[in-house]
Amino acid sequence: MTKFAEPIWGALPDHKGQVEKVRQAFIDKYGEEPDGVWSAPGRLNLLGEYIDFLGGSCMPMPLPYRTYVAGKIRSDGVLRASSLQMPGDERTVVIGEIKPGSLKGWFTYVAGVAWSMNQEGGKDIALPLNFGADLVIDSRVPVGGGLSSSAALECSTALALLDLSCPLREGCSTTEPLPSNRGPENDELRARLAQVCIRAENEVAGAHTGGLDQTTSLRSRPGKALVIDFRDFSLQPVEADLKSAGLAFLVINTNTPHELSGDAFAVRRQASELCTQALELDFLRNALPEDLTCEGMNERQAKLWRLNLVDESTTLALDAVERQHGTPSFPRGWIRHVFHDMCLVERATYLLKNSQELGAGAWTELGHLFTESFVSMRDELQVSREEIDVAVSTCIENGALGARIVGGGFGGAVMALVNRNELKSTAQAVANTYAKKGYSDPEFLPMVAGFAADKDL
Ligand code: GAF
Repeated sequence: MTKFAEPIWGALPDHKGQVEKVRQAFIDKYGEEPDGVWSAPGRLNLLGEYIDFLGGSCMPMPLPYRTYVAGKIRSDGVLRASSLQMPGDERTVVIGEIKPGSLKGWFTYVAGVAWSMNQEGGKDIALPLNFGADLVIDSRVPVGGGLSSSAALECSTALALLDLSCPLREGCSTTEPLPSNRGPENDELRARLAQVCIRAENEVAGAHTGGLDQTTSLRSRPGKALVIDFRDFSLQPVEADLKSAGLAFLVINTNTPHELSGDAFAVRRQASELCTQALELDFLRNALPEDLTCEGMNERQAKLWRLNLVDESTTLALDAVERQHGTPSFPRGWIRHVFHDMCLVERATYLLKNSQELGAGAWTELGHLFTESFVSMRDELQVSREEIDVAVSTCIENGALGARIVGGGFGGAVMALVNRNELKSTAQAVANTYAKKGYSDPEFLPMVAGFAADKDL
């Protein structure tokens, strides 16, 4: 007999309510108003995994789920922070004494940003001497869900520290728009701030991740997906008008652990970087032709062309490694995956940009690209797990156009492209299957595109 399970739906956060909540939490803790509240989103990566650090293009979308930081300036060089998700775990550090390796847990991401701002920020980002801050943090980004909760924490902290330090910073005017101002004129500053956050994550938190999450969190355009070319971090916003197409994203937090600061992520990154070096390239992306859109080809032709190209490029890369270092000690599939995903993102960009002319076929093919990417992550890159595989296959068996794991893998979130009117029934099917198999309950997260990090108050 089929076991029936009520799907657990998360609620879309009420942004204003969240800002007020963290402001009030700050007042409750410190007995005074914060100087401001800042927030930054997590991201749903539609396509392109493990390729940001290789100069590939990725296609993320900002989530409506954000991390909120209420803060007040101090002038004694001390950084003090607490999080509503970590009651009783208040942390304090002297900013000038922060060192990689000296911190533990969630606070690494907060203090790491302060450290990194001082390492490479330049005058308009480095924190003034004696600058300190009190922070209260509240996050609505599911932690460990592959939805970039770390970047949301880093980026909201970075904006908060940047604005809070303005009164102590030479040439910074608190009457002009603050440094965090979200106009396109500030994109260059935000791009630098993203680099600061990436460095904090790599060097202080010890997670050897690329720049996908921080770039999305700081530089997204409201309501849009982004295509980011990681050779130069240039971006183009793209419209993913699912609603007009009668479609929606079903986002499932499988509540299985996803952790990137261990070795599994780093060894895959190192393997592909070894190929880049062996081919004497700046970016592994440059081993492929410049144009990967397969414009004018139908789905079948594009797929055949892609698979051929991926095989040839993988052979070239592994032969180059072999000549220099002997037989590669990593699986061929790790490299096949990265070439494959590089191709998929550029085909998907072409489909989205031309969805009007291409009609329903564009969406059908997009769904197939999602699933192709998933199969590659499962079989080639080997970063899936049973619960993820089951969520993906259940979505597809129940009519989804495509489904895939999101982010670095090993656990976390799954997304599916589904007909709008089948959103609930697909969620029900996944909840039932999980209950039958005795897995932890999944959570279904309503999805609309969010907006970049911002000052909210
Ligand atoms: C994580 C990393 F932080 C990103 O840089 C990216 O590599 C992603 O995994 C995989 O695509 O989110």
